[in-house]
Amino acid sequence: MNTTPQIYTTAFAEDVLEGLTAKKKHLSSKYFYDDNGSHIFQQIMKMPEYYPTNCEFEILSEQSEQILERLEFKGKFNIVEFGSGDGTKTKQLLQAFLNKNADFTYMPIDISEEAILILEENILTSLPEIKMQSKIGDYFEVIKDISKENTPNLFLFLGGNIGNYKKEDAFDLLQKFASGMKKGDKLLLGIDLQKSPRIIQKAYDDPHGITKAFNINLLHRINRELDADIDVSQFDFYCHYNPENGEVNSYLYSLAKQRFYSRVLNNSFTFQKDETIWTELSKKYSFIEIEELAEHLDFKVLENFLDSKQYFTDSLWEK
Ligand code: AVJ
Repeated sequence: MNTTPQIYTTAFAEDVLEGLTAKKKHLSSKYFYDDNGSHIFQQIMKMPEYYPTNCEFEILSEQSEQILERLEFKGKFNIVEFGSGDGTKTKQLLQAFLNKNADFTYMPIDISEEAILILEENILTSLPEIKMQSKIGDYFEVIKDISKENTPNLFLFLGGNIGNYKKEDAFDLLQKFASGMKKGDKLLLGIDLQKSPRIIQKAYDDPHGITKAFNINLLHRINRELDADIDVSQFDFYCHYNPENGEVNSYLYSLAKQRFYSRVLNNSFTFQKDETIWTELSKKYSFIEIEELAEHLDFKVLENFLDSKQYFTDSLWEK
């Protein structure tokens, strides 16, 4: 039997240790999406208060033909997608493109083979005639390969995931996408817009407690994966939209002075009463900020495709 203490080799373990020993505690929202968290996110998307999914679905169902025209691709092209999810929204765009006899190959990229298999099943069942070449692997490895070809590309980064990145991180991520793009390549970027603060507040601080459960799941995940003994009933959820900077910031906070122990991390963590753990940034953009971001990255904004309420944009950029 191996009796040496387990060393924390996973990124999750390392990040939890770093985040919960920091002066201001934090955990990354990317860890929301284990199996359980992905399931809770599905429920978030079904809530009437959570508008982004419906808005983007509307844009892609109703305006994909116009998006296709704006691309001005003459021959065949690739559609390269980052973070496709189950493909429900993308399917609207792909369907419209096929109806117009566009000659394209759909290339979703995901690090998880499981996710790709579910996506393939979903896409191919509804669109059996599509040319699909899934790529399993790291985004940037795959981008390098794709950029070697001469075929024009449309990159998709939908769902408003860019909102989870701080300004510099959003810039770095898009810069990496850009590094794989040729002149004339396009990027369709889903971005949630600034709007009535009450509407935004309600989408995140929902009355059903689903977003709370989504956050609390991070603590369950620590208990499960890092063999910890967090009393999750002693934490609550708080989030706040600041209309001055467009940021929703979300937190867990401790209802009591308490501690927990993780066997995997071989460490105890203490919390003061009301001490917070920052869990998520969900940034809402103004049109001016979108222009500035694009310009800074050397892109041209061709058009903002909006839903009828003008809550969300699929912003089409050209390299
Ligand atoms: C998946 C990042 C787009 O920020 O709106 C939903 C995640 N967080 N409710 C978002 C989320 C709380 C979501 N994104």
